[in-house]
Amino acid sequence: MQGQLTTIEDHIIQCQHEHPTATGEFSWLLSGITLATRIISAQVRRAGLNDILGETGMTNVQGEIVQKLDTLANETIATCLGYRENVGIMVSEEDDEPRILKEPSAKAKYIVLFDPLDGSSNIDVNVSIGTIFSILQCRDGIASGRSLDHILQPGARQIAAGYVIYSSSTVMAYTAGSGVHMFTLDPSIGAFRLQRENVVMPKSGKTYSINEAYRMQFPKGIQNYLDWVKTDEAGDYGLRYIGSLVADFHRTLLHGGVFLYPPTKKAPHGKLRLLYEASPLAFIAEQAGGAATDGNKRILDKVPTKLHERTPLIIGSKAEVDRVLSFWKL
Ligand code: AHM
Ligand code: MG
Repeated sequence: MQGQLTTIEDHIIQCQHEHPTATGEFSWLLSGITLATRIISAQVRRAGLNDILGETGMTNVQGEIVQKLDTLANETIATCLGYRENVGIMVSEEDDEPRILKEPSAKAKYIVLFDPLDGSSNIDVNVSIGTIFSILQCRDGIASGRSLDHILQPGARQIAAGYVIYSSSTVMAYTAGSGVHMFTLDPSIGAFRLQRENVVMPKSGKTYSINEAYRMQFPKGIQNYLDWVKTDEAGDYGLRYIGSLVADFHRTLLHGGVFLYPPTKKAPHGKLRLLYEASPLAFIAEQAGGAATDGNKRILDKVPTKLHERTPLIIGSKAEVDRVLSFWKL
């Protein structure tokens, strides 16, 4: 499947031809997400020209300051998904509770979980930010009202996952379980065009990505790893940390290396959220040949117990994740 004129919609349809069991309703759902992210991308590009920079004055359920663009992105996704009759439940980092768009049923069977604008503390300073999404299917045999029972599934059950990075260009990467595919938004035609199929994460890479300012708060094993990367034995490791998960992950996916957000004294369970940050990126990492762990368990095997659950996250090239684990296990 080559060609500079392949759009994401073309690509999904072509993939469905290869998987006759796939249904058109899934591409209809994904088109809701691509529409929303195109709108968000346009807003991010204009930020500063209109009154959408800055804080709303509110804090979200996690106690974080909500930026105006967070709210705008959240409502944009909710609106675009609201038109998709097959989306039953929506979960967002910005919402305390799940939104029941339609009572889960055989028709409204998908659950979409997302971080509408990750790295939003970077918005005002023009650093890359992103949207992360995860798609699950409602479970059979559960009374429709019990939305949490549908939502709290391990990441291994994701139907699809992806992210969009709003940066020098806007890029979307997604997986539906058969490789990771990457698209660049062509603003002149308003479409995501195929950039790379079956992206493979390098098996190793000499970049480590961590907020080293928290060093004294990290477990001893992580501190030992941070000592090791600077030794002659380790070789020429470099540190890159943007502080925007999507951007740090995107670089790690393409160039290899490892991203770490271990537990800290302040955040003993880690900072990042399992359902709509760690799990979707773990799905992508594994599909590209990489790995993701919380230091004890594969991220995709973790069974969430609450909506906004946090997790430590070590993600990236397989050899680099294994190396971290050789120094630290939860
Ligand atoms: P957010 O979802 O509120 O934007 O927080 C998540 C962000 C990630 O993008 C990033 O990896 C991390 O927080 C950075 O945290 P820190 O500033 O503690 O290094
Ligand atoms: Mg986030």
